[in-house]
Amino acid sequence: MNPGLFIAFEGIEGSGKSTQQIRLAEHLERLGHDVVCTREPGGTATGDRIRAVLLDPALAELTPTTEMLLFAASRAQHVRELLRPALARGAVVLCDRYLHSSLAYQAWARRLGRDAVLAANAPAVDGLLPGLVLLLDMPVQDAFSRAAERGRLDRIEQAGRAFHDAVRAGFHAERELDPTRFCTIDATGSADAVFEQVLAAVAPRLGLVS
Ligand code: Z5A
Repeated sequence: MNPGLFIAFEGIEGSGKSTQQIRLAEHLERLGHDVVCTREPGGTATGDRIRAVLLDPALAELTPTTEMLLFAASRAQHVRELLRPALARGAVVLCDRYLHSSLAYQAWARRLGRDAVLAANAPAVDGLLPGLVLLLDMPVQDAFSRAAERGRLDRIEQAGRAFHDAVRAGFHAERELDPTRFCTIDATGSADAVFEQVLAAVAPRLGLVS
């Protein structure tokens, strides 16, 4: 059996990850691929319960360490219940956020540090890293104006502009540390223009003819 391909969509809030994930899934399914679309936090029933706690605006007292451990707990369940079985049967797994979100948000923006976040996540990911990280990159202000159209903000969205600038810088730092895993996508253009770049990044990994 072919090993599957694990692709993570990363980037700041409102950068178009979900939009591009859906487009890519539809495209690959039309070509006959077995595609699994999932997200973090969440992706399993247990993960969805953890997600509800993490994003609840009423839980303002959640500490950065608690937050980091809850993201890792959701990931531990996700890896074992969904990601590894899907990859083992040869599926293309498209995941909206994974470990690099914990590095950008908790290690860099919440300032817990890479060592702490990697240590907390080691048993969760159990060695499973994406073959490709698509970093949808754009200025925070532009992404916020897209997201603002959706109304009420969750707990992490409420963290403010400086926090989200630090998240973007965190993603850039992670890309410098692991350049072959990352592919930067200019997320400022139209959804069609962004999808062209996504497809160009994915095509060689799946042997697609463009
Ligand atoms: N988090 C963390 O801290 N640590 C972790 O380890 C993990 C996550 C895994 C999850 O929130 C939160 O958890 C997130 C990070 C943190 N918090 N923040 N901030 P989520 O899953 O609810 O939300 P999100 O991942 O941040 O995604 P999002 O808000 O849904 O944004 P998106 O998926 O990147 O964008 P979108 O939904 O595709 O598009 C946003 C809007 O823009 C929408 O109206 C689209 O129609 C529109 N759009 C999309 N593309 C375009 C283009 N190209 N042009 C114009 N308009 C567009």
